[in-house]
Amino acid sequence: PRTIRLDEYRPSDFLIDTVELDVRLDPTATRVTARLAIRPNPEGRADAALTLVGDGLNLVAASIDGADLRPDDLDVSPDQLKLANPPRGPFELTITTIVDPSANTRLMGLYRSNGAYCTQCEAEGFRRITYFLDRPDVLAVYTTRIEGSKAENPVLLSNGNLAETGDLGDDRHFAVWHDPHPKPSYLFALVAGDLGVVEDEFVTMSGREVALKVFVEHGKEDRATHAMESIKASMRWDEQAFGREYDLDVFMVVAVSYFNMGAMENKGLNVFNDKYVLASPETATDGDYANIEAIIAHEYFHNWTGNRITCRDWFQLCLKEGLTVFRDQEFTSDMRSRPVKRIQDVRNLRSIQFAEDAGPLAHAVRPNAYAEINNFYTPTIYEKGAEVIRMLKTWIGGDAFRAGMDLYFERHDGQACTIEQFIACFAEVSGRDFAQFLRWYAQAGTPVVTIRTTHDAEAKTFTIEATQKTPATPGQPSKQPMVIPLALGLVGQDGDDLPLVVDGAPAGPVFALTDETTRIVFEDIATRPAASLFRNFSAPVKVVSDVTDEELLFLAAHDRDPFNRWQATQTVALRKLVADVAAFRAVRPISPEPKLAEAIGRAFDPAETDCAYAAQIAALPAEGDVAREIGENVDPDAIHAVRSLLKADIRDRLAGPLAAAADRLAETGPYSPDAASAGRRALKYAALDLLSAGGAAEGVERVFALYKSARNMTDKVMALHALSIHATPEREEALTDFATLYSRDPLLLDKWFVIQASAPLPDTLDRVEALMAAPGFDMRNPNRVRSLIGAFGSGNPTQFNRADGRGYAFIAGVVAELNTLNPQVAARLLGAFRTWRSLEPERRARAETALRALAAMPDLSPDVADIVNRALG
Ligand code: DPP
Ligand code: ZN
Repeated sequence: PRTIRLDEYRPSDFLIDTVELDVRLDPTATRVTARLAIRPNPEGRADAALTLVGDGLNLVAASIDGADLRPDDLDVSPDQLKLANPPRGPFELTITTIVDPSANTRLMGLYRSNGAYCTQCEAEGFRRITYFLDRPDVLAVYTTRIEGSKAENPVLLSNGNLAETGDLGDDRHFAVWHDPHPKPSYLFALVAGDLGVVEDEFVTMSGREVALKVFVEHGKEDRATHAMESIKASMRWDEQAFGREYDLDVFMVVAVSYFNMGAMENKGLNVFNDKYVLASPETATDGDYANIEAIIAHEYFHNWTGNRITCRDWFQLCLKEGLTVFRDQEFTSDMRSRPVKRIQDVRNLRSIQFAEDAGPLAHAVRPNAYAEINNFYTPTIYEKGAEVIRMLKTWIGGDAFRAGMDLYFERHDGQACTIEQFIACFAEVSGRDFAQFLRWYAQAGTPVVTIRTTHDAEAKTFTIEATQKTPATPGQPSKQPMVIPLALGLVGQDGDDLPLVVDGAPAGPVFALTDETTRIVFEDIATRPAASLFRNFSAPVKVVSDVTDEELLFLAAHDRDPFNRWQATQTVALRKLVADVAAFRAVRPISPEPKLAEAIGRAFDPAETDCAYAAQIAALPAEGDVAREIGENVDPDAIHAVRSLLKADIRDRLAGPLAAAADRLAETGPYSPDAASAGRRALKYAALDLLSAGGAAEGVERVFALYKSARNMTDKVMALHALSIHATPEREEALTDFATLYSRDPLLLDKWFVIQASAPLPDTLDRVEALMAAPGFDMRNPNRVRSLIGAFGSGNPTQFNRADGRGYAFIAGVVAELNTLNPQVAARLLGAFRTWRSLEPERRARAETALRALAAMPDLSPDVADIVNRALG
């Protein structure tokens, strides 16, 4: 496939002002007639041909201004429709195509999900419905008429407001939807089927009434109330936090069970993976409740950041995604605990984005070339994209940030924009020069900031010397210094922050590191303070500092920044795990670390009231964090062994407080998914996880008792997960029991799959292979594939990286099978290989063999070929 480049962007030669779609539903032959009001773009080339793109389309008829086009007027293939010499003024082009939704296993364009019709058009799915200028800078007003069987599709939905409905007799009916807001084709949606609905209403800040509807499969209506509450909370929050009001008479969410991603922000008609809509205490965990709230918010917030203001081209994807992730993170912080949300986001960023940035798939937040855009819906675009917005806010301050956002909404409403246009708003309101800041969008890789601290007792100065270096990434051998906001505090011996004085004047607490090396000399510092660096994770960088373990443990107890209290404990643990892995591999003894246990023990102190926060303190860095810190010649088995030993050591030192905490936190009243209750449960699992470290009998017994007595799905799943890590009879009994109780519910079957696929046990791969043949597994359903196979590839470091290479061959084999069935999901699974180059030589060789076998396969989809080529590149 051809590589698309940012610097080759050209405005479209034609524009489409209105689209009138007439869709006659049929399971295998849906007829789509598109009437397009087209005119030459004054910014395009004068004598250009008109080329509409398609993807596997079947043309039935075409006409211009009512006159049929004959085959030789046209150059048509399944992938394009070209008019060499179109009219040079406005004209109407009418195109009829026939598509087969039942055969659409790629789940792009129009397809069927459990009998319902639905669409997915981002990024390039609209071209699988009709020939079009399928690019985000062509904005049109859509009117959509849907006609179908009344019995099969009582519900007919599209974007905008409902304009008309009618009965045609003979089991046929229709609905017409009109969306007054011009939009790009990727935001088009259509849903039809026999669905249940939950309804509510929202009154906007200017007093307009908006009907709210959540559509789910019949019988699941009672699982849609949390999603509905989340919609209302999101609408209210966007008004209060950003002054953004909703702009149609109706806002709809539809839950479907076959879906490639999490959800899709189609104008007025968000389509969701049902995993992110359906929740009840009997079927959903605390994590599900939190995810639903966050994803409902994310898609809703796109209405302004993505829909009203969209992207000029797909290189600008982070313009809507990074910004909208930032907005949903802020929403969750306001709804729940801000420090806990920050810690969770940073854990997630490090585990997925830092990993991507350190491997062969590293790319910039705004890439300058792509072969397949579907492969750029990545943690770098989303999560690092959000960090860049957060830094921008930290750098210019909250008031200037809000003023810049207001200006952006006012100036660019209704447009398709670039990152430069967005940044210009902040430059204007803050008066700052953003030229260097823009490097965050262009340079891939995680900057490493090395900090050296020196205290001069005589001069009473404390000097911080920060050196930044961004490692080479594919296609980018050398990097320029970035603007890195360093938020810091100097903590004195009494635990209070010392005043920050630089050059005789108060300074900070945010300092911008703009050069390769920056020195900051703090004055009036009589004794050496503990430096609390990058408070609240003020920049997405890797920090290497000479702050000692002793100082970190002091900060863990005293820092007033809750993020850095957590970070201090993590850093000490990470340093220890890295040292222990080296000792373990050299067959040297591992040194004990009582102080770390003491810091973690604070989490289980009965006086600690923020349980969700305490649970974060209690959780050690993940195996992937240790692998990344080691960086090369990684042995996942050694990491797993050492981390388990550390957990057992901590358990031995804290056995009493852990048992007391597990008892104290036992569930008493009815289940409530609120953040405080969820936090108590999280802390209870942290205690149980440590108590059962190494498969210790007493701990396993406790967990098994919790499994049996659980009265909500969170307790059940967390207990099952804790049991699943160790090969015990209780594990098998609980797994069998769970399957008996729940395997008929697909979303609960998924939980059972994930738990078994992530178990760090030698027979896991055999089980995963067996489960693929078991009832309920369906290679065509992305949720099933992600739960069983995705969890094994990306959530099981020891078994995916089996020394015999079987894990690599297995994932490559599934990718080969999915290559034609659903290339997008296939390419996602391959993400498991993103760190293969950092492995020890034997595993690395086996991973490479698996990738090369895949690369040699004939007929690789562009999606899979792109990832394989870059992974090997
Ligand atoms: N639906 C995906 C998201 O919201 C892509 N836009 O991030
Ligand atoms: Zn999004």
